[in-house]
Amino acid sequence: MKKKIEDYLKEVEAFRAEKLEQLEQFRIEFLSKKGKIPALFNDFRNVDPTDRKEVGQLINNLKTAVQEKIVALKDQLEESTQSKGSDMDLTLPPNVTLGTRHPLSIVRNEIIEIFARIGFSVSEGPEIEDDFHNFSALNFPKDHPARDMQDTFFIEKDPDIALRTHTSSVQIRVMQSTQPPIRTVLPGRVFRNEAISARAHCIFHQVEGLCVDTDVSFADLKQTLFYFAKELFGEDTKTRFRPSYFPFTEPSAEMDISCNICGGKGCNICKYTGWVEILGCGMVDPFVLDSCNIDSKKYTGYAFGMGIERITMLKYQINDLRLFFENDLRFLEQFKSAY
Ligand code: 2NM
Repeated sequence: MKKKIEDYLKEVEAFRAEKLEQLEQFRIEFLSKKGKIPALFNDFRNVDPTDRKEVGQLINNLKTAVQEKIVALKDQLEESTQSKGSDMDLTLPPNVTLGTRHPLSIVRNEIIEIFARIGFSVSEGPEIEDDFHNFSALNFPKDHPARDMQDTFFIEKDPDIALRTHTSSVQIRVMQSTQPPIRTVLPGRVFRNEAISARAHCIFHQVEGLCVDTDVSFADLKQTLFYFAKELFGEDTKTRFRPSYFPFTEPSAEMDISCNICGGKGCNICKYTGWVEILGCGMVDPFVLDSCNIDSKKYTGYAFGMGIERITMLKYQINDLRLFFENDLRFLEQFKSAY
């Protein structure tokens, strides 16, 4: 028996492992219930009583040796697998695919940036609005078609609450909470109950703008929007104003830019007119200022609003608005931008 224990001890001392699996095999061989050491303890019952003290000690020494061997080899193996990591070339660029910004976000950020350069701040507000902010304060008559279920998404059972149909509702909130001077742009998602097509969607995006101060005139409005059109579409862009109508502005106008696709020669985007509409604008109706407790005898203001989808389609020559909402990577990956 002593010989057997000595042989085991030699075996343990000589043992080497290259893999954790081999070490585990070694542990099972000696320490598991049916392993060599429990077997020795089993045979121990038959040992002559005079030898018991010595043999018992030898078995215990062997057990300790096995345990220490396992701990030592385990440390060694784990260390060497970790140091294998140094094979990695840390100078290589990271192998990750970067996402791209959505074209609507690129254009929205660019619009905000252009107005920021001439002193406009950015304001945001709620997408769920009450009748006052979305319609009444903006001078929409009670029987205006926009107030109809057909055009506006109302919250069920409460005709006072709806999804905002324009970000003008945020302009009302800004004017209620701030006395002039006000110069701000208002980007956001808006909702209209429309059938989805290549040109319309029930969810779309706007940037509106508002400037209120003493002596703000239509000339200020025109010059600001001239600057904006040239910054966004290029120095050669021409602009023209056509009279229009909105409940919240008087006078009101729409601004066209020279068609950036055919350069004004005529194509199917500009319907052979050489011009494309990009926004609506006007002088804020004194009724709207007074609704927000801004003194319309002391202050005047201009406002404008544009659809980001429409501007993006013109800028990138995209012919179907549904592409913006489909998340097709073949479409989205074509847009790389600093914004
Ligand atoms: C547009 C066109 C023209 C506009 C006006 C106002 C407010 F609140 F100041 F009266 N907010 N937005 C406005 C004016 C919006 O979008 C086509």
